[in-house]
Amino acid sequence: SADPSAFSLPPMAELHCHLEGTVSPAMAMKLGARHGMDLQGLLDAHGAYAWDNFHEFLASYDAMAKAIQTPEDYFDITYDYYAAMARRGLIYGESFVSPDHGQYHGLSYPTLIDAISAAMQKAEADFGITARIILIAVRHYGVERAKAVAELAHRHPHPMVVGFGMGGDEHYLHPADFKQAFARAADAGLGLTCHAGEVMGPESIKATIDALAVSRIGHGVRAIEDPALVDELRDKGIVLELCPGSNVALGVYPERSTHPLAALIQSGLKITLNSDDPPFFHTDIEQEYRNASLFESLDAADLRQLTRQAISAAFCDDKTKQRLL
Ligand code: ES4
Ligand code: ZN
Repeated sequence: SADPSAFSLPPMAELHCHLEGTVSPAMAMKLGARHGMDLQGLLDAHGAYAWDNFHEFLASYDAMAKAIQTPEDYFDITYDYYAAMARRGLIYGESFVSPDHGQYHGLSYPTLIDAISAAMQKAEADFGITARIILIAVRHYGVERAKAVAELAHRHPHPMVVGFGMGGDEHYLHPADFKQAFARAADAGLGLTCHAGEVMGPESIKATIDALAVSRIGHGVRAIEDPALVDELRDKGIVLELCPGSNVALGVYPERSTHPLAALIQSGLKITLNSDDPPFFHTDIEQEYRNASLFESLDAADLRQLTRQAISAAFCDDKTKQRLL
């Protein structure tokens, strides 16, 4: 079995992390002060984000995100995250970015993307870390807003924007309702991913892959409950963006030791490790790698293989992948 303290972690990569969800409580207070907002109410007595269930988490996330207002704010949160993670050994990251949140404060799409891209490029220059943007639609904001996000990508192609995805409340609407949005994003040359099989079961994953041409599923962890679905995902080479720490924080599994990561690896599915909304879920990508060595006995070579898997499933161009592999 692998003792995580006995070896240094290999270089890491992650495909599933929400940019607004990387904002630490300290950074949130800094942004709040910058804009004269009191965000203390979002924190518990220990200074951590306070929430009790998935809906409260989404509400807390939205309330915090209201403090991210200007291009400078977006630059700062992006640079802050990638500088910190580069120091931990992250070599590649894709950030979900929600244009809906940016537009709330009147930021135009090109302004938003330029600010985030500039921070990613500075992090690359300073630390050698490579980052890209995946636009994300929020499911419970509805079909029209999802189509509008895809339309922005179509109208304003940008080399740092490489994917389109959808998160939010999985109970709301049906994946088929979002066919047009995903088709428009695919037509813009973007890779496709969609959250499914996290708060809902395998039927939600099945509905997603039947309706939408995704090559990756956000979470997808509950696929393990349906052997036929596992076979289909394996046959189609669909990659799971697993976020074990997030799953435990949200109560999808009662504790890390009961998470089905080992079974998912055994099943032969293509899987990756991810942090989702790190400070909200008391995790980060390094913690996810360490926990996989601790709980699933993955050794340094196994973890390196997960990094390779993430890079081969990444939405960046092939030349970038070759450089990172
Ligand atoms: C999410 Cl839309 C969104 N943002 C952040 N975290 C999420 N989890 C599920 N959907
Ligand atoms: Zn997510």
